[in-house]
Amino acid sequence: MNVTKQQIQDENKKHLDAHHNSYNYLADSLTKNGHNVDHILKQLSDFQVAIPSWALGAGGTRFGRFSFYGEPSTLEQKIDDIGILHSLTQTAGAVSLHIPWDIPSDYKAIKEKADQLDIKFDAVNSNTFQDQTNAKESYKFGSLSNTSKAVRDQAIQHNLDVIDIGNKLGSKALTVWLADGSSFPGQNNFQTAFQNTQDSLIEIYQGLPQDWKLLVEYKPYEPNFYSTVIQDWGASLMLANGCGDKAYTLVDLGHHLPNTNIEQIVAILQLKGKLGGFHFNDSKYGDDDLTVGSIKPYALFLIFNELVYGIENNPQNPDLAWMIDASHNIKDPLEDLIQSLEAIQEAYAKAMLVDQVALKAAQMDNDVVKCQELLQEAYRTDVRPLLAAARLQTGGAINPINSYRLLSVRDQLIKERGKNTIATGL
Ligand code: PSV
Ligand code: MN
Repeated sequence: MNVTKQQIQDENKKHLDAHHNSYNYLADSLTKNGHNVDHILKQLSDFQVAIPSWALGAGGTRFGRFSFYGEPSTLEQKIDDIGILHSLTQTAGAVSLHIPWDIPSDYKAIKEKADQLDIKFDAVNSNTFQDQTNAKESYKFGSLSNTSKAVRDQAIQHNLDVIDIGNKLGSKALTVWLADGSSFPGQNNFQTAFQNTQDSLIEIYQGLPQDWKLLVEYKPYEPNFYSTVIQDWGASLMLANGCGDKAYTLVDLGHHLPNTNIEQIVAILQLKGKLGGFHFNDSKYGDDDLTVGSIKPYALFLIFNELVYGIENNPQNPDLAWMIDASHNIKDPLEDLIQSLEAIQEAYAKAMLVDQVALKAAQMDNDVVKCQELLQEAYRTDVRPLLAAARLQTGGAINPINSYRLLSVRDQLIKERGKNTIATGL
């Protein structure tokens, strides 16, 4: 199924007056305070976030998984779902595939479908954390870091195959996330594991097309519980530097120990021109994969404040790959993704309201109170009318969640696909 522009417009009509009232009030007061509202709207419209193909079905924990009816079971259906998200939000104009879950059977047809829905192919993800049927070697004790050369070679070849697949679709980046590590002290030689990983990544890097990036993701623990080979941004940055100019660090919000100052990590990586991509989610305890902005919206705003500063001031850092990386255990995945897109745009819009010139001046004066006031002035602004206005300009919904529900999208999907479908994913 798809959601048509007409359906969205009909729904919008009921809310247009209320929207205009709140938008005009906000736009006026922002303009009086020196903000360029048209520029903010343009930035919001241009900001597109990739949807990972594995997040369109119900996620599970190691204790169980509760299916969500009408899940997409093919790549075509996954792209259809992203098309629905994009029609409503105008922010989900990209998909991030995970190989081997999403190997297209007909590349031309998949590309055409994505084109029709205005969806680009963002970074492709390799998977060396699971054994595939008929695989010769096992990743039980690691992949790129494994003590066995045969296992490492298999994992390297898989990554090269993923690049090939992505290349046929128009992707321009490979994201590598490794589950490699150890669960017990003494199990691994840290130095050997790290060196093997570096050497393997270099081989993959050598197979990267000229205009591609290699994004190296880090995570402190899980599935291994004692050590992870690429545990933090320092390890990721060292590996990226060891590969070359086209290799970057990728920050996943959930991959930090509690209370880590993620905004500082983001700022320093941008300064060094080495921040390559971003995975959005939220967490209270660890890699909880909850909806971004649902637990720590202020931290998300502070991160965006650094991103906005970096985008303005760090031409040495390339454009970033933005992706949602959450797991939808109990919510309808599409509703959860709509909430995520809204939270991301909200944090971005608020960050654009920070008066950077005044902040710099207050920092120079060591006026700590003023610095906080300036950040919180922006954070406390209700920017939702700006988000709605940006969506409206390109045919999106004033209120995407409401429209999704009123159009009974999930019921339609269940009618088309049945109840017992299962999407591949994490
Ligand atoms: C596992 O933690 C994970 O969620 C990583 O964040 C990756 O980005 C993703 O899986 C897909 O490999
Ligand atoms: Mn991730």
